[in-house]
Amino acid sequence: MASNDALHVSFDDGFGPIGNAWNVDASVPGEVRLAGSSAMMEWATGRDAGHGYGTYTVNAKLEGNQPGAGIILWPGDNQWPGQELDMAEITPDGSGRVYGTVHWNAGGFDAYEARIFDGITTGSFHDYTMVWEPGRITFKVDGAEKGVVTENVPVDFAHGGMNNTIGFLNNNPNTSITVRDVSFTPLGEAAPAPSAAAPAAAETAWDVAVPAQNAIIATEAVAVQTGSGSGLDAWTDANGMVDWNALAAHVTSNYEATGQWFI
Ligand SMILES: [Ca+2]
Repeated sequence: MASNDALHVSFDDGFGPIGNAWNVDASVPGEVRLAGSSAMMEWATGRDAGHGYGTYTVNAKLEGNQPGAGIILWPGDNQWPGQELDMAEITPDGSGRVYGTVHWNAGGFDAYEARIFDGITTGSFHDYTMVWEPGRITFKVDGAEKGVVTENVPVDFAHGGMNNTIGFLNNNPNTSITVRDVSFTPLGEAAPAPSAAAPAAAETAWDVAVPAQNAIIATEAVAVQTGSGSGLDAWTDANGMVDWNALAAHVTSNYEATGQWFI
C-alpha cells in the first residue's frame, strides 16, 4: 500500500488491505471477530507500509479481563522491538480496563509508555481513536481524550521515519475482539477538530521503560521477544507474508509449556 493513504474498512465487503488474516471469524456481516489464536493486519512490507501521521479510529469490542486481545499498529518494517503503537489492550490486573501504548526500541530492548483509558472497560463497543502527530500521540475513546504521549513519539515515513500497519490480535482463550469499522485520515486532509481550550484529561501514571523480560510485557499481545530481534520475522517471508499457522503452533506450544500466551 502506498504511503499514508486514507482508509475505510467497514467489513461489509471483505477485509480491504487488512488482509493478512488468520483464523478470523467473518460470519457476521459488517464485522470480524478474533478469538482463540487469531490475527489480522495490513502487510508489514517495509518502512512505507501502512500509514503515518493522522487519525486512526477503530470501532471495536474487547472482551475478557486478561491480556490477549488488542488493536495493534505494527511497525511497517516488521522489526521488533520497534515502534509498535497499540490503540487498545486489556490490563493484566483483572480489572478489564483498557489502555493504549507507545513502544520503541531502546538499544535492542522493548520500552514503552502506556496510558490507561479512565472509565473504559471491556464488554462493549467503543470508538478507539489515536491521533498521531509530530511529537504527540493522543488516545481518545468515544471522542473523549484519554491520554497523551509526547516523548519517544515516532516520526512517520513521509518525514524520514516509518509508518505502522493496522492490525488486530487475540492470543488468549479467555479474551476476544470484535471489530466493526476501521478508518484512517491522514493529518491535514480532514484535521481532527481542534480542542483549543480543552483541559488535558487526567492521565493515569503508568509510565515505564523496562526490558522485554518484564512480566507485563511477557503477557502482552504481539510484543514478546527477549533481547534483540523481531517478533514476527521468524514467521514472515520476503514478501512480508506471515505464516499464521506456524506462528499459532509456536504460540500454542508456549502456552502448553508455560501457561502463558506469547510469541
Ligand atoms: Ca462494519
